[in-house]
Amino acid sequence: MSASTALRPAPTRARAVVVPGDSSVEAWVAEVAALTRPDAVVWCDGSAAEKQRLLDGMVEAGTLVKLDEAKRPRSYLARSHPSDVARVESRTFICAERAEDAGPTNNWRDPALMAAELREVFDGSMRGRTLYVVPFSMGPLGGPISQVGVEITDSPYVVVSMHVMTRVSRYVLDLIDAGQQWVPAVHSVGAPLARHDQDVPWPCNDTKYIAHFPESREIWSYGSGYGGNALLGKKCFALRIASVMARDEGWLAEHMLLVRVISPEGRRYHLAAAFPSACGKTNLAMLRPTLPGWDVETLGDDIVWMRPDDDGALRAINPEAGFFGVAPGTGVDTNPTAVATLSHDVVFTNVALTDDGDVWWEGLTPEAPEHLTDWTGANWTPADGAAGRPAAHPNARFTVAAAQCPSIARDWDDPAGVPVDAVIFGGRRATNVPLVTQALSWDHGVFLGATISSERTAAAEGTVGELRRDPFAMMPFCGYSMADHWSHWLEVGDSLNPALRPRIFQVNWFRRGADGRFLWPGFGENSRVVAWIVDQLERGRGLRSDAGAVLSPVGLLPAPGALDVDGLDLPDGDLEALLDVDAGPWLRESDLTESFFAGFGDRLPEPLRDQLEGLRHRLGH
Ligand code: GTP
Ligand code: SPV
Ligand code: MN
Repeated sequence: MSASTALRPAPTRARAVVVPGDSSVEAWVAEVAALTRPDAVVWCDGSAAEKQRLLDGMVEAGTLVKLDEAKRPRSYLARSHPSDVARVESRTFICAERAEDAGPTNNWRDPALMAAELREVFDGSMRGRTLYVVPFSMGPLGGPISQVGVEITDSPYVVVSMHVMTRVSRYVLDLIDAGQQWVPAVHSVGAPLARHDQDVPWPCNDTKYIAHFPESREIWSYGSGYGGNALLGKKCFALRIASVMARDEGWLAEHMLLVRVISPEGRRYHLAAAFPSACGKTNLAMLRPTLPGWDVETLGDDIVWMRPDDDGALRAINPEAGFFGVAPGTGVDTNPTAVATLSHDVVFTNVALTDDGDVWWEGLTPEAPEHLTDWTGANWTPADGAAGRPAAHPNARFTVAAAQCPSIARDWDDPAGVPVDAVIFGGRRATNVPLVTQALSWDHGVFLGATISSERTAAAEGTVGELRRDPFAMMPFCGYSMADHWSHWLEVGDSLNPALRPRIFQVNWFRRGADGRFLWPGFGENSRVVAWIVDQLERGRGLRSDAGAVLSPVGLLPAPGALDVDGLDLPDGDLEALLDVDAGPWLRESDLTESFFAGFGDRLPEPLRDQLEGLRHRLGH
């Protein structure tokens, strides 16, 4: 591997918000404590005893409900404040020195002005609370693709979640002492307590900041206790800050799942797939194939870091240690592996509570229980559901260790990672985008990634269902200009060995018929599409000689008979509709792509302009 275990030295740029006297973690913690003025400072070690102590404390404080020990061993339910249920993209800032470096799709703020604002906001923000210092590694400790950080937080819920989602360990501090680059991340719920104040179960603040300083590689988050706003190893570090590190160092940090597919012949392939939030990454990551003979092993469900190795292949790890997955829609029929993963040791957030101390959400079972306590703590009956009030919040989540997933690959935490054979892009599209297509080249694949659009889901604020652009599923997660991200992908592609370079595909499980129903059964049946993708990889390597694909204006489509739909009983015409490419709507979509691209001005890489022209040409214009 080109990435050796040699230390990656810290960047020299000065910190933006607090400036410690020296480069040590201790000096930085002291500065943050002097600013936020907590009652106590606790250095975390990641131990099971520490986690249990925090869990017990949160049950006592009313932040967590302990679930029935027999039904759901060692598991808990958190109910957030009803205003703090998803990521807040409108308050997510990229504070690069130059606005052009944040690009037109990020909220840019001047770093010095933001630093001054944050110093005011964080002034005394932890009064009456405990400041926890959480040293963590993204990726296996000391691994060649891994990175480390330290999160300061005043939320025990965040500490416990970091225990599950990252590797929390004191050993991280030794790596930093030895000179390893690290990301300082500060989080406060923004709810200081005066001396006689009674705390609330879910403290937070109406004013929120999720601020990133890409040059000094710092994160400052204020006002929210929820998921991607508060677990700073996840979106803030592993995507926004890591994407900047990756740009500078020649690797990729992406919003992708990672799986190993094993063909009936026993050949192993690794697939990385980018889908926007709540569009099926966890489901595909835990795919249980309906096609006989095929097997899928889980490696990751949300984030992938990939580095070119010495042979010119792209090697990938999942930098996380757990799953923070969408609960609604997760059921025995749709994702039995996830349901099995959730049988013990889970923290649920914003799902419903059953009368016998277990959890429920829409889609877990076909019928709702007769009575529930909903995610807000109110009484709930199926009549409320019928009236449009779901028992679980649509963005309710589970936090669970990856290691307890039945389909997890035995070597999932190998620090060296796995070689990626295919990259897949997908979105939620009712129209136009076929069930599956293969890109005509790397550059065409980058064009497919750059033009992903998707119907909005509940994972962030905004109107659910509205179509929005989400290039590479990274629109809310790229720490620098999206157009530069496309250039970076083009460059990384050029640096790879053409024989080992991943092939690129696009999928869409969500196409609908004129009557509004999904045309594709999805879930386990997606194995049929995965099998075609693997067949195409094998054709590319000369392992198969049959014709698998036909050319269409938007890419290669499965040739008649090449996609195995045996036993599916698809209604007449549905397969044709799933693979249909209609020139009229596609030309209109090309016009929209042109104006979307225009927003990036001359930062748009020339090859993508060429790809758009090529598409129009193939469409007959
Ligand atoms: P984040 O964690 O937000 O990044 O999202 P994710 O991509 O991991 O989302 P997840 O897999 O949890 O997506 C959940 C939603 O996608 C649920 O509503 C599922 O029912 C739906 N979904 C997943 N796979 C399929 C599929 O094959 N077909 C259909 N129709 N829906 C699907
Ligand atoms: C997403 O929104 O893409 C998530 C959930 O994976 S969160 O961690 O809240 O960002
Ligand atoms: Mn995600």
